Amino acid sequence: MEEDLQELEIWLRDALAIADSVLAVEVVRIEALGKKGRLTTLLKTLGRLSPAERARQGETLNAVKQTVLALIETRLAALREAEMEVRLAAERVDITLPARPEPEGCIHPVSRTIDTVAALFGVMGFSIAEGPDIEDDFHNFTALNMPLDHPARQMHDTFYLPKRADGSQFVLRTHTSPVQIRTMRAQKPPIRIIAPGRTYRCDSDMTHTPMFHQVEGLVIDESTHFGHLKGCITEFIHAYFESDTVPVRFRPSFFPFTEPSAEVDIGCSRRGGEMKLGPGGDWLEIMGCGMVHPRVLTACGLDPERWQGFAFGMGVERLAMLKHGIPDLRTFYESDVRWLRHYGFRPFE
Ligand code: 2NL
Repeated sequence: MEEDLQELEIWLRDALAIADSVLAVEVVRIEALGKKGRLTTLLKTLGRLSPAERARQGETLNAVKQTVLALIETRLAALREAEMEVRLAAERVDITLPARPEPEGCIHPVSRTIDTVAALFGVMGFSIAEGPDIEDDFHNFTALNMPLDHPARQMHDTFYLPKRADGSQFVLRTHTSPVQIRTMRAQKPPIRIIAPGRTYRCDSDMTHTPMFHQVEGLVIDESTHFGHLKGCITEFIHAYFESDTVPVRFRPSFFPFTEPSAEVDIGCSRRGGEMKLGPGGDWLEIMGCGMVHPRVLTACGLDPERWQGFAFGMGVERLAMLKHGIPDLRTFYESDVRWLRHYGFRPFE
């Protein structure tokens, strides 16, 4: 019996040492402790012994059984640990890899430009006014000193909506001026607003899209004069182009709704085929402006003897093109995401 037990232990240690998987250890366990296992067989021989002998041998065998179980458990633990090591190595995550970029939207240059312009005028005390894209004839034309037979109406390339039963006809607003007309008729001066938004003209070529954006501005008070207009616009241009040295020039012009009227140019240089903002002898037109025409004030219920003010208007796409070097107006509305990723702006920047 002693010898059997010694041999059993030697065999067990060898067998476990070469058992290289949980399954192989299970095979060894069955060979030792299974129904016909080596230790089981030895335990069965106890029945043939005398009670005294059985007690002694039983104790020894039980101790051996505990040893066998412990050896198996130790081997299993080692194998499980090794298996875990292999798994950890295989599933290792390289945390030094840069994260895959999340798909991220960006802000269209038109929106960004409107936001910037609104912020700059906001500092000067202007608030934002909005109105409908579909306007009636009065707000889009008549109140702006453009009666039915006025030639400027033809120049506006208006989109007309179908005539209604009462003969009236609505239009897609050709400028955001109607927003200012509505404000003057609804609100008592002093007024200081800008009106950004979509405008529509039936015109489409290299430099025109049927829908485009404008920002107009309006100031009405008791003693507003042309000097305020010049100061306000010059301040805006220097802030928008982030340069106090870009020249600003007011050139006499004509609009039906302002008198006197002016076009605003900024200085640039076009030497070597490249356009650069700043003093250079060349000029670029960027907006129109003037003192609000007394007839416009009257149409809005304001007494021109008491109230006066200035107004201005500019194209948003043009402002964006000049500041960010976007060469082609039509690309704004081609909805090419590659264009947007190139010229768009990250949020929170
Ligand atoms: C341009 C010129 C301008 C205005 C817009 C305006 C509005 C009212 C009364 C008087 Cl309610 N004037 N707006 C005045 C002068 C010029 O825009 O070239 N825009 C792109």
